[in-house]
Amino acid sequence: MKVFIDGQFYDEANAKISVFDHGLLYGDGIFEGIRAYNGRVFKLKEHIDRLFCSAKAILLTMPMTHAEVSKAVVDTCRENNIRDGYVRLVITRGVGTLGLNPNKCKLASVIVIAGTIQLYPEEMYQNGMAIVTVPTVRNLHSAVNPAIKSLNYLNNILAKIEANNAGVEEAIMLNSEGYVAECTGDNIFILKDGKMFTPPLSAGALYGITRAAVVELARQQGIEVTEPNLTRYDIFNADECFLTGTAAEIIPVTKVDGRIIGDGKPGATTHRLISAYRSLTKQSGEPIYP
Ligand code: PXG
Repeated sequence: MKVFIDGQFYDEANAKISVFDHGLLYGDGIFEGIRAYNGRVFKLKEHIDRLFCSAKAILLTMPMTHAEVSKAVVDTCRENNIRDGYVRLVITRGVGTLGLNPNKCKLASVIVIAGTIQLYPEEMYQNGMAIVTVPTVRNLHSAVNPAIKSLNYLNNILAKIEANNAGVEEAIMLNSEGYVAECTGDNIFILKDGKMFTPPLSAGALYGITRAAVVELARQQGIEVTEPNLTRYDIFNADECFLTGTAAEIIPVTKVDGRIIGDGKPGATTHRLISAYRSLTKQSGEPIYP
C-alpha cells in the first residue's frame, strides 16, 4: 500500500507523522471517509466540499486547494490500483509545541490512505440489524459542533463502546433534549405510512453525504421526505428503519431497544432504496483511470 503524505507517496511501513502533530496530541484535525466504486470516486466533490467546511469551522488553513486535494485522492486510488475501495482523507493541524495553541503549528498535513472497509456483516444487509439507544448524547452545537467531521471522535467512540457492551454494532445517540440525533457513524431514517423521515441536521447530526443521496433517490421515487424532530417512540413505531453512511451504505434496522420494527424484516422501500443506491454508486463518480 502507498500512502500519500504532503505531496509524496510512502510505503505503509514508512507512512509516519510526528508525535508532535496536534492531530495526535489533541485530536486537532479533520477527516473524510470516501468510497470508490467501479473505478470511480463516489461523491468526491461533496466530500471535499464538506472537508473545507470542517476546516473553516476549526480555523484550519488548508495547505492545498480544493482541486489539489481532489487530485490527491484520485492519484492515491490509482497508485494503489483501487477500483472498489475506501479512502481515508485526514488533515491534521500539523507539528506544534506541547501546548495546545494551534497558532504554533506552522503547516497542516494532508494524509490519504486508500484501502478497503467492511463495516457490518453481509448477513445484516439481508436480515437487518439490531441497535440500541446509548446513554452518551451527541455533542452539543455549542461545544464541538457535530457537523464538524473532526479527528476528535471520542464522544462517538464512547457510544460505540456502549453499543458493543450491549452486544450490537451500532447505536442511536440522542441529543441533550432527548430527540434522536443519529448513530455513531451513520445517519438514521424511518418510514411510516409511506412517508420517509430523518432527524433534522439541527438535532445534532453529521451532514451525511449518503443521507443527502438517499433523500434525493427517495424523492425521485415519489416518496415524501421530511425532517421533523424524532423521538424513540417514533422509531419504535416505524414501519421500516435504516441507517446510511459511506461505509455502511444503506443498512436495514429491524430491532431497536428490543422493539421489533415493522414485521421484523427489512422493508420493501428499504430494499428499493438499496438497489437504487447501488446503481448510483456503479454509474457515477470521478474516474480514477482516465
Ligand atoms: N454520522 C457520523 C457521526 C459519521 O461519522 C455519518 C454520519 C455518515 O456520513 P456520510 O457522509 O459518510 O454518509 C458518518 C460518517 C467508520 C466510519 O469506520 C464511519 C464514517 C465514516 C468513516 C468511517 O465507522 N461515518
